[in-house]
Amino acid sequence: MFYHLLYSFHTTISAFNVFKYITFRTIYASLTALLICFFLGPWVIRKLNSMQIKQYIREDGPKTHLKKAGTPTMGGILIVFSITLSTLLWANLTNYYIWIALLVTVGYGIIGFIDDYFMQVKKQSKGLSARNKFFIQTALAVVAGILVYLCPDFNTCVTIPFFKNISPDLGLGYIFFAAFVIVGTSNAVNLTDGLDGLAIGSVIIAAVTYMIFAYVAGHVKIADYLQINYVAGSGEITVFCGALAGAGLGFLWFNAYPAQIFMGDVGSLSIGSALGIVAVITKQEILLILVGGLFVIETLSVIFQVGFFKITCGHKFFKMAPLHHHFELKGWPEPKIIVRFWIIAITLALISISTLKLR
Ligand code: 57M
Repeated sequence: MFYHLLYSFHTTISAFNVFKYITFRTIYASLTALLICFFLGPWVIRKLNSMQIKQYIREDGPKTHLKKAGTPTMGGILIVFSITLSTLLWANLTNYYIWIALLVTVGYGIIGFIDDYFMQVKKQSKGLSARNKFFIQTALAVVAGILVYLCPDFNTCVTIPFFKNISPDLGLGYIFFAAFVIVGTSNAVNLTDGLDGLAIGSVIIAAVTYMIFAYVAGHVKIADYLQINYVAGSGEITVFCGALAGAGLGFLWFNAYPAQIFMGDVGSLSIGSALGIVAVITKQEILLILVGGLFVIETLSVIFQVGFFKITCGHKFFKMAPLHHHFELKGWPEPKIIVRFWIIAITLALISISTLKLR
């Protein structure tokens, strides 16, 4: 909005020229989202508390979690609100990728909200059934895949990290590939959201990484110099990544150990899907396995645990899956697990950024 309102006056007030720059708008999108979370956070916590929207803690989990009972949840509403408002304020709203990214984030937020609503407000033991949830998630992701596919300058080639000459063209199949990336990331982030600040911290790290990739992919000269897939218009997604990172930081203020609020499915599904659609738009889809390596490890730990359990007729490989529970049951203090997992996420992010040169 600021871009449209203020940049048009740049011939009269030369200072307004600054609104043209993606870098400037990204920084202020981050700060705006952060401040929205920061200032609305205490009010949201009070509101959720007064509405009795409090986390139920499963008794079969690590016993250290029992003291978390009553922590307000569904704080993801604040994350989605601040990402959306900040993006609307700072992005170029004639850019179609911005609208697709917002559609996916808000859409997944609504799916998560419905799930949380049944459990937290209606106090039902289950929200949406796993099958219904997966179906709606897939349908929305396919719609996003079609919208991206229909974008005039978007190509359906997949970037393979480390190999600049291999870029298979999936054609129409790209729609389903994109949908798979979005659904997979959204659920992987959801699985990771089991310790204070773990998921949001790792999402911030991934969002900052993709901020770099979005800028590079949308800049014709830099993309050409680095020989990466150029996607005209994708540079604007840098602003969205900034809003995502800023909202994440603002939420982390309250979600840091010991958490005053949890994000709920409304948060985990939406920010996970946001990362997925960003990976698709920037044409760094496969790289998400590395950028979001922590989410992949957490998901694989669940798949492995379930598989091992079935093959060995009841033996467990991990003390409990996802992996963060395993370390909790080994006696590691929660903050230590969180910080060590963040360190892994940062390491993977740095390796991911190095793929701009290692190819
Ligand atoms: C949601 N939700 C957290 C909070 C958060 C297939 C199976 C592996 C699925 C998995 C599962 O249900 N995962 C998805 C994980 C829950 O957090 C809420 O959920 C939202 C995210 N959707 O925002 O609202 C609990 O996590 C803790 N938490 C924090 N701090 C935070 O900032 O401490 C969350 C956010 C909260 C709180 O305690 O209540 C969750 O873990 O349930 N299921 C599991 O993860 C379960 N694992 C399991 O059953 N493993 C089995 C098999 C199936 C692999 C095994 O290892 O044998 C465990 N989860 C819990 N207890 N809570 C096991 C028992």
